[in-house]
Amino acid sequence: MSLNPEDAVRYDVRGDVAVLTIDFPPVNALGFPMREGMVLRLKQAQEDSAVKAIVVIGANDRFVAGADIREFGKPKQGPELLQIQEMMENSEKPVVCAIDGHALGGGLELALAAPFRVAASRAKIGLPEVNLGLLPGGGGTQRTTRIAGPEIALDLILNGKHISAAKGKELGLIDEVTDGPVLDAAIEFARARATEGGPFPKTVERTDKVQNVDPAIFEKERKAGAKKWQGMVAPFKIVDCIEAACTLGPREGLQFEKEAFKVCLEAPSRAAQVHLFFAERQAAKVNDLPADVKPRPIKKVGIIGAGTMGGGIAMSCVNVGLPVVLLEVKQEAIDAGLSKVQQNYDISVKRGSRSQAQVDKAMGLITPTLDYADFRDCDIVIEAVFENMAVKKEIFAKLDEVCKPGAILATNTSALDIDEIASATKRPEDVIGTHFFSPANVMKLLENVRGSKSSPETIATVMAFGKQIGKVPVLAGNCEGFIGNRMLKAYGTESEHLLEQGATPSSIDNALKAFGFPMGIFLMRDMAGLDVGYRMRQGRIEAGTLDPNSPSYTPLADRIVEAGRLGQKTGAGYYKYDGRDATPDPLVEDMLIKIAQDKGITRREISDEEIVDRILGVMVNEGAKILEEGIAQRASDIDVTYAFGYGFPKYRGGPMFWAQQKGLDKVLEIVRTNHAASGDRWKPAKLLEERAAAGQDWDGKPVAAA
Ligand code: 3H9
Repeated sequence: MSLNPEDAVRYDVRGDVAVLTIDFPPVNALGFPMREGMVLRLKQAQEDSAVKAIVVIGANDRFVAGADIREFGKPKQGPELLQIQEMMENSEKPVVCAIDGHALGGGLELALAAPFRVAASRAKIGLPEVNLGLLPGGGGTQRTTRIAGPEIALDLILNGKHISAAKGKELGLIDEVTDGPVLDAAIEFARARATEGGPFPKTVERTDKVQNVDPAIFEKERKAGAKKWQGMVAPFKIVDCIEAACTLGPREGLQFEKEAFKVCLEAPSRAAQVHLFFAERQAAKVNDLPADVKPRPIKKVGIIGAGTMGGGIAMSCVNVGLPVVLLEVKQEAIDAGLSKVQQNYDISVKRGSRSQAQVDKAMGLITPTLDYADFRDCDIVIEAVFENMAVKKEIFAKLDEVCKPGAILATNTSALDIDEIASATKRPEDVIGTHFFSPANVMKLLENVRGSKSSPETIATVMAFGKQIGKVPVLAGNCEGFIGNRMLKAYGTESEHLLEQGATPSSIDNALKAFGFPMGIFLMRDMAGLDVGYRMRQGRIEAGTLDPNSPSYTPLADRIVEAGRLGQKTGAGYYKYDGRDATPDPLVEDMLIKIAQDKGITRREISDEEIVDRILGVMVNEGAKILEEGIAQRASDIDVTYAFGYGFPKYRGGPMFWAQQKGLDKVLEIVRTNHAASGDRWKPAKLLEERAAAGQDWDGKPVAAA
């Protein structure tokens, strides 16, 4: 990375136009050397008598990705963005920003302060700060509103949308779009403006779109967002700032935004969301791969099973143009699967998120088959049938016969042993787990599970494949439940004990909802159906691997199913239902009272705080064991797993980050208290004890410096 301001922004002159090239890898963010370089070079261009106009461009076909996120929370250094913006805004020589690649956040704000913007047609622009728990703090809320009007500004900024250059031009944010080299077009544009002469436009002083704005639009937005934004700071502040752009003068508006930005910057949700931003990128990296290992190209995908999961995986692939061979055992099953996929696409056409032509193209990429031989030229085959080891082994033996050498043989199991599945083949090095989450065409997480014999190439390939199909890949080791479901099991077990001790399904679900989960565990179970879990437990009881008479066995789920309540689909489960509307059922509480009596438990009032502490505490303790055993590569991978696969509120950063913010010593206290009261399921993880004792974070850094 270039740290020298002269290198971070280069200067050269093309005829009578100065070209300032921002070259600050990896993404030309507004870091300290770049800001200092911009001040230096703008001054140089002003003083250069041979120069009549100035073009600002980014190196490596990208403009500027926004503020340097690595600087947040650190002491301020060097000039502020505002100084650069004022220099461009007040320049007597026209300044044109030449945008290619991305102009995001502070990058777009930099460009909006210049009098003119020319963009390549492939460029994307946007103000995605909300995804980091922030608002555009470099004049973005004010200038976007003044250029495009408050409704457009609300939509763009609250949703953090990336829009095309053409859309930007339609909204007035871009002056010219070119299919050719953006630098040439910007130089020509700048020369023409210099010939016309100034004064040049100051976007912040425009008033046409902010006059007579109905204040009701802001109230409507706040009302609509109130539930969705629970626990967040930035979205509310964004609405305030856009309203301020319509009610205050330009300088007062900028000041209002600056103060609101500061509030967001200091909020714990900002730290959590920035943590997740880096965690997501980190999760894609595999620590122990030799440097020369390259992923194999994936150009064709095979999928076994056209059920909900297989169909969703197929959609994820064809959505990015990857052809899919979809196999079922019977024609009726393949017809039903394809018809479900078509239905899903029809909904997206109705909603306007996809065009009919896109859907036709996607459907055209799926080749249905009943014959395994059709997998012969697939680069990866993903098995997505029900969880039965014997069936899976039979499938993998067949794949071993028909697939080409080097094809990845992947299983979508959510719990079964990858090594045992791999043992059915003569090429265990090509076998790996690719655990998708339902609905697979929507959910971002891809938990890749390495077997003990999965080769480095196989691992690299499924990690790259995850990115190729737009997922967030995380690598897990092979154990029961891997990362996500192993922790979910601890969460479920603790919830069941809380029920016996005095909580109710709704008190637990409501406490978790108030914490920020979209849904609590019992509503989730009712939605999924209770019969599958029941059958699995009965199977284990019959096999002698589960003892229903043990004091740790929590029988409520069995009692509910045995009363004919299979969840939402039968109108009753942990709750009773009117359609999809759930209400607590006194019958379930009666069952709990009876179970507690039988077990000699005195039920008591359990507070929301205790519910959250115990559920998160037990998950974090399990997470620490997962780390200790090397099942997860890093604590932040666990956070990514939970934020992208299990609905953990992103503004809280994930369970491990939550623990760090609470203090690992405090979490250990919760673990120890419950260990004393409840025994082994709360046995403290060694890693948690070590980190808490040493005053370190999960990565072993001192807490103060974390
Ligand atoms: C802001 O602007 C606030 C202002 O309003 C306030 C002004 C006063 N800073 O994603 P990639 C790193 S808030 C530092 O894999 P891609 C990233 O960690 C900001 N580093 O590449 C990774 O590092 P590593 C608003 C950053 O090509 C490497 O770059 N802006 C930043 O798939 C490559 O990243 C945003 O929210 C940054 N701003 O996608 C935009 N951005 O190699 C955030 C990235 O060590 N960025 N890195 O893992 C993005 O959306 C994508 O990175 C981008 C490129 C689309 C630009």
